[in-house]
Amino acid sequence: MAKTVDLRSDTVTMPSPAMRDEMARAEVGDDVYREDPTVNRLQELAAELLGKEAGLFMPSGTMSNQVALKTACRGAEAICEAGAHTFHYEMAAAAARSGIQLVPVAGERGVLTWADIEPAIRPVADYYPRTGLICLENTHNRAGGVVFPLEVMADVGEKARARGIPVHLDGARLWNAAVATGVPLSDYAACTDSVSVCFSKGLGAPVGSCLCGTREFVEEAIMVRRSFGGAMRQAGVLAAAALYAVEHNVERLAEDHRRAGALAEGLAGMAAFAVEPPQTNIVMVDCADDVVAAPALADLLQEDGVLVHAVGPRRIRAVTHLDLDDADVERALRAFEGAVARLRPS
Ligand code: TLP
Repeated sequence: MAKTVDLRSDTVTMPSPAMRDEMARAEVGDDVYREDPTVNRLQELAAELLGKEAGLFMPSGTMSNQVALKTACRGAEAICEAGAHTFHYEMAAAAARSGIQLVPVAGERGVLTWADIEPAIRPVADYYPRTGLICLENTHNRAGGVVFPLEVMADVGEKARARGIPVHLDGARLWNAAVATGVPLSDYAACTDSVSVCFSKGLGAPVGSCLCGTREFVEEAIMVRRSFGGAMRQAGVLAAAALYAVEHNVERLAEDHRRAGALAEGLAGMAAFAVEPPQTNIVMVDCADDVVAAPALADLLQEDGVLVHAVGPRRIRAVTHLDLDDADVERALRAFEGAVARLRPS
């Protein structure tokens, strides 16, 4: 049987034999006592790459964001972009776990400028909740892997600082932004107080994220992580996979971006679809009106061994990653063609 081409997410990759070897050989200890040398090494490396004082290994990007929100938010409201992962996919955890009301503000393709943010900041008054945090996302998932421009981040960071409002960056795919633009991770991270990065997206590790910030922030985040049930023991087996991912799988993200470009180009050539050229590894495909809804298209593609996500009634998301090659992209294109032909018999 032909291999399934799985474009649902870059989270679907399998740990390679070399990565598994590193995991098997990892030196470990009890991380609650801060005695796991591999976890410690990963946290130091992440902090160094992001130019922050300290890092904290987390089981997931969701927990990393939520721990950041609870640790950083010095008020009742946190401003985020209307399409933010934190708003759409984290189970209202900011409200449920931390008593934080998210204030979604629509940006242009996921990018929030200070002009977008400022009107949402509450004036100080007895009858208003206080704005305690601003959250940014780079790259932006729901906008289609859009890179948040460095100069816009820097402007937001500077103006937020002047207002005494901390800024958190959901950098689940910050490595994709860095590879696409050549801007070092630390330049992006310098614009915000805390940053969460994921090893389990494009970098191909099975598990793990890291939350970075000042030492003081991370000390507090350790307590919050534990209160969320995220303190781990011999987590070095997982950190070893993340270390391997950072050491071997960053530069190759450029291949994912190239393949996303090829996929988008092929789809844009089909009358049934409108596709923006992707900036990184996420392709958003909008179906024309006379094609059936995106979920039905996704079902037909699945019958042909190609998996995608219908993220809206007419929108499909396809994500490239390290378990795909050029032939898989070609196969996906043929499957889209076949599905359209079945939906619109001439
Ligand atoms: N996103 C997943 C789904 O939850 C949508 C995906 O397949 O893209 N921030 C961003 C920007 C993300 O895209 C994700 C994962 C997370 C945080 C959460 O990471 P995990 O899944 O490790 O909790």
